[in-house]
Amino acid sequence: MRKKIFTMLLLGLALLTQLFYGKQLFADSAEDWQLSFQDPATPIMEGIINLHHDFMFFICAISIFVSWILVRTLWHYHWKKNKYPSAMVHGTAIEIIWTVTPSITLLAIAVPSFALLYSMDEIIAPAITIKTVGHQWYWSYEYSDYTNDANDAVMFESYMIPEEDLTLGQLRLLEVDNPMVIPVNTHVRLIITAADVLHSWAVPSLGIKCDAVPGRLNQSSLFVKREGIFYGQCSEICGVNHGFMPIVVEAVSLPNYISWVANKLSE
Ligand SMILES: *[C@@H]1O[C@H](CO)[C@@H](O)[C@H](O)[C@H]1NC(C)=O
Ligand SMILES: [Cu+2]
Repeated sequence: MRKKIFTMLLLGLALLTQLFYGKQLFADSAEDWQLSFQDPATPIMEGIINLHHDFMFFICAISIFVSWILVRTLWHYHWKKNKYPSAMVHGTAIEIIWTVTPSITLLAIAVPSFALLYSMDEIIAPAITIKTVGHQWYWSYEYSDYTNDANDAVMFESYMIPEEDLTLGQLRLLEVDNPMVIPVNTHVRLIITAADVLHSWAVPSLGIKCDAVPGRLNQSSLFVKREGIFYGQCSEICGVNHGFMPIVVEAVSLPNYISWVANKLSE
């Protein structure tokens, strides 16, 4: 009997594992009823998710503690139970405790938070620089590292594919005609700006959200660890078609990237 239960348990566990880890699928775009993050593809996004989990510990501990104190106070100090209130007005020990404990807690969340924030500003010897320009209402990309014989750089526009032109399996309001292509495991520098009004270039799986400001250059760095197609959206309200200028980043192997660049140059 016991052996049977054990076997059943093992089988169930195997089934669950298969369900959750069996298919090597990543969520690089929003999913129905999604509550948490999309899957990370850069060290920065991994850092953001870990920081979130770190904070969650403090959030849970503090919420439980505060609720417990509140319920206990309401229960024990109800006027029916506690007819004659205490005349105590201060207590040095408890005041020191409720000052020092929050200070230490704040410090414990500030240190990893600032470490991550400043690591985002770090640009590590980029191999490629891509200029991203926000327009009403599409993105355009310039790869000025490469030029052809006519001295033209790789430069193209990236428009959303309208609903009526979608093919089966394509994502509504997220697919574009010309995605931004980058090689994996390469340090990329992004220069982000806008041509008309404020836009924001944001891709959740890559951990990037960078304001695009007309007349200014914003800088961000990118290091994608796995091949894939990453979806994002303009994240600064920029006019009527703000919701129709998605971002697609295609991370490919270095040889594929090189042939893509060669193709773009000969266009
Ligand atoms: C981009 O530029 C704007 C304005 O100059 C600034 O407020 C913002 O913090 C910059 N960086 C990012 C990551 O958006
Ligand atoms: Cu917008």
